[in-house]
Amino acid sequence: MPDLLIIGSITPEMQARVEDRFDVHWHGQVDLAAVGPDVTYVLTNGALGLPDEVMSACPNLKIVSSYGVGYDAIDTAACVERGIVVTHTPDVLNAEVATTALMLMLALFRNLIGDDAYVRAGRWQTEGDAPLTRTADGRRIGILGMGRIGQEIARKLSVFDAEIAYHSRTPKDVPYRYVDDLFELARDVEVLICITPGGAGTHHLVGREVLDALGPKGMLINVARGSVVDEAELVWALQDGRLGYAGLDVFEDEPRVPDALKEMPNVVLLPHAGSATHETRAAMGKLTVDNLERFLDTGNVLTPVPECKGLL
Ligand code: NAP
Ligand code: 8YV
Repeated sequence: MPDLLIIGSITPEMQARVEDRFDVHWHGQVDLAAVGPDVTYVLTNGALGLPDEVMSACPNLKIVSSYGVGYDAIDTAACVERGIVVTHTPDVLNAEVATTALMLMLALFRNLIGDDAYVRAGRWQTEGDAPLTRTADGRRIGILGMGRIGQEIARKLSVFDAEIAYHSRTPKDVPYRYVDDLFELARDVEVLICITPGGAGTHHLVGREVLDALGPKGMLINVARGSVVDEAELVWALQDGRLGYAGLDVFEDEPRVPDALKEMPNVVLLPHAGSATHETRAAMGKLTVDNLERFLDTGNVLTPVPECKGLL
């Protein structure tokens, strides 16, 4: 059986399947220098990607199957140069990540976390009704990144009668208003939802200018990658009251989250849990292992990243 190196944790179902077809090694538990030359298959995830040490210790690597759709932690140019096929898990998580974006937005408009704390602390009984909150219906919402997940966010938002506009580098065939300048989009909307890939091309796309354009009543939701938002500027904007609210699933230095954010009542934080349900992780896990098995059986894969299509 071919040697498979696993980076990060996987579900028991994934483990049972790979152990059936591969000689499995766990990154961090094996001597990479000894086992590396035998490794032809790698299973990793979007957060851990393909560390340089693995790249150089595994000269015979043929395929990297990533348990996630975003692959900014994998140097695809280096992989293509070495003929290594990279796969990922598009589409199967669209609905879940879209729900996560809406959940953050709804929690902020309706003060879900604050009101829950109000009840638990007995304040309803002692102080009476909690202060009124703000409706999530009929809002002007901007989506940064109108790809697979962005489109699902827009679809789900229609239930809330949202007026949707979006920005990406090129317009898409969607029934929403395209704005070719991110600053203008931020100025026009009440909520900006980020759902682009991470990496150099989107690094700090949302900085001081964009945050200030959103303004004191504006809300930023980030379910993309921490690197898309300038986190220091975000903290300052919230502290100064130049930005109203933030709902964040992703951070620049995960799992570290700035203490300042943890203290703010107008911020909701999640531990990069956008796709983290049993059902969606099962679908992602299945596709991750399907790609490995397909490659083993046929030399082809189901969902290569676009950069690697030419290798197949
Ligand atoms: P996708 O289908 O490739 O869509 C990406 C969108 O971003 C496209 O509309 C693209 O349009 C746009 N974009 C790319 N670079 C841009 C730039 N520099 N400026 C403006 N727009 C840009 O990807 P997807 O499947 O929707 O996934 C998007 C990302 O979500 C993933 O890469 C990952 O980082 C993140 N994600 C997060 C979680 C989570 O747990 N929080 C889960 C899944 C995915 P153009 O190419 O025309 O610009
Ligand atoms: C995963 C994600 O949590 O798919 C992505 O891009 O960010 C999430 O679904 C991540 O890949 C870590 O496994």
